[in-house]
Amino acid sequence: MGKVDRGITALTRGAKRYSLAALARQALGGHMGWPRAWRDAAPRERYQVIIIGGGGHGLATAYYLAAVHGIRDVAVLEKGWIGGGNTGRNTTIIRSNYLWDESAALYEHSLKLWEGLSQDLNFNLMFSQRGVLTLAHSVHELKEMSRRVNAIRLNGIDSVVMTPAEIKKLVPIIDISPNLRYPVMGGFFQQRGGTARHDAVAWGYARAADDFGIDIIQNCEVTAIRRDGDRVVGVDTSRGSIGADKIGCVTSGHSGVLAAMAGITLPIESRPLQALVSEPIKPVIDTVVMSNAVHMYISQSDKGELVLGAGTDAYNSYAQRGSLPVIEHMLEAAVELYPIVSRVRVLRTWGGIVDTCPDASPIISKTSVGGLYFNCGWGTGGFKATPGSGHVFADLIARDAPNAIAAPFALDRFESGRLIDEHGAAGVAH
Ligand code: FAD
Ligand code: PYC
Repeated sequence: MGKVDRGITALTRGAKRYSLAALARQALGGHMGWPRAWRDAAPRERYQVIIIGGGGHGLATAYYLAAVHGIRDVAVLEKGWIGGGNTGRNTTIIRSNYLWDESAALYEHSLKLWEGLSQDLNFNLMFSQRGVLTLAHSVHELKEMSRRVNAIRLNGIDSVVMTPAEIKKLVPIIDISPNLRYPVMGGFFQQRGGTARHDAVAWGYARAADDFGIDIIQNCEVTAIRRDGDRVVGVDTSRGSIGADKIGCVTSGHSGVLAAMAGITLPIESRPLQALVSEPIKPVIDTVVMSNAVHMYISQSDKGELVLGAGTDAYNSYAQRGSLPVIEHMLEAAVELYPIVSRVRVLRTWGGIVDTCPDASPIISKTSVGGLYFNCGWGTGGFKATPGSGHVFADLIARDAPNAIAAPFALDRFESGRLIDEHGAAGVAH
């Protein structure tokens, strides 16, 4: 049994269970006796490990620190509410069809964890392997896709090229007529890809981490990272100073801000990325379709909303909202490719701040400051990596050394030039 399996068994033993009678009593009694899923912890004076950022990646890291490495003296500090950053703002596409070996290893590790995660956490994450299709709109794109599919399959990951006719069968609402502005020339499909309920991921990890005694502290903004010489010793927060031997920063779009607090610079730019949902309608599409060339993608949530995503705004910003031109461009493309979209109303639009590295790959790394680690740079595509990222980052923090999956994503790649250029696979080009 591997370390992760042992942790998971321990968690399942400790998980809260309810009898049917107790469930019925709660349902009829307005849930008045329903226990909190995690404690409302107050900060202690010090911890062995502090994780800054209560998104999916930070919470997963805390969970695996306890489940795999037995490190329970851990606090997760979140400036707002857990999952309120990109974790709760993303469009939940999960896949592992990346080009380079290093990325394939990382994202496939994650996908394998997703496949058992609801059971491991004893929490329904609504993980649905409904498949992810990426369209080609030019001969060049189609040829490039065929090469990509070969590379993906050589890494043992499922991927097939599809013809327009096969795509029409899979996605009846798509227009494949050849005179479109964005004609559908083909695509590639990963059946094991799909979606999950984003905030359930945060809640599931939070509850499981709390079961191990980890403190999840919301409304606690880190305002300074304290150093003694070349080592971290703690943080200042809106709820006082807290000491720590080790600090993991998992703050996505604000990673540059946190790095500056420790006196280091990261090769990261932060930009808004937008998405929207329609009013709920009956089921019309049961897979995920992405179209990188036109920066639009579509799926349907279990509530019936069409989930539509766009590309990043063209400017750097920390504001969690975007601009109308990006949405207009995306909706124009959506209506052309899926004419029924012209008949539905937009229910809600929003933006998140994505943190992007020059090679469109993440940073999972030690830093020049002892005891300080960064996990960031996931850009537009980190939701799918949540379990794998947390798992390898916990390993890095526990052992102070990267394992084989994490090592290529260290900061030193920006000095050595061993970049992992995933612009083509990043889904939403960034
Ligand atoms: P977050 O969830 O953002 O968590 C970071 C946390 O740090 C935040 O909660 C924030 O409040 C907290 N924080 C920041 N500063 C401080 C501080 N000083 N003190 C304390 N806490 C702090 N990825 C996919 O794989 N598939 C998709 O379909 C997809 N779609 C996307 C669509 C949109 C519109 C957006 C915005 C992103 C999308 N992504 C997608 C990307 C994905 O959402 C992110 O890569 C991923 O969620 C990052 O998770 P995280 O836990 O690192 O960050
Ligand atoms: O990384 O697959 C992805 C993605 C899709 C939409 C946003 N990111």
